[in-house]
Amino acid sequence: MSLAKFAVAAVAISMPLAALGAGTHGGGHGHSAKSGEPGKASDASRSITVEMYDNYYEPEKIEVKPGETVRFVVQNKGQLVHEFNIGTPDMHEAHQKEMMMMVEHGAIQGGKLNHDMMEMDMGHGKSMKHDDPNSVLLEPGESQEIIWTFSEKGNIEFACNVPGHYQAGMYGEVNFN
Ligand SMILES: [Cu+2]
Repeated sequence: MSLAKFAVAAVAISMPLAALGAGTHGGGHGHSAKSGEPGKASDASRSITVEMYDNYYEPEKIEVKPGETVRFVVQNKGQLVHEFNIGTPDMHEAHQKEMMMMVEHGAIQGGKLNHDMMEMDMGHGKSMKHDDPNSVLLEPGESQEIIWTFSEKGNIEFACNVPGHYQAGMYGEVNFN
């Protein structure tokens, strides 16, 4: 499902969550800045292994060329569920509200994911399925790949939007050069 649809569902189901975004960025609709798009394996110029711990990444920053396609091998070496998500700060902020809802509904439980809950129909065909192409959400010990073609430039971070993790410093810089 798209982020936009999910956001509507989140507001409808749990109004108090809307308050979380207040006081940060005024124009939360500014999703025009994109972080890139899903890439093809055949276009990937290299692989970067990203290890996730509680609550930080190794490496903490990556360098990419404008428009470069990179294959990320993401490994969760921590004790908690973690996310690797490539996006702008606004995208991360929006996604943190969705992840908060996943915790409130028991879809994320510390070190475990409840896949039945993530699949559950929340009404109107919406679910808490975590299937955005710019992101993986992993239990401890899991690993998964993302092939991503970066945009030409932009204010892009990789981040974990599990509630509290971004605030604890679980994000990293993407530098274009
Ligand atoms: Cu995390």
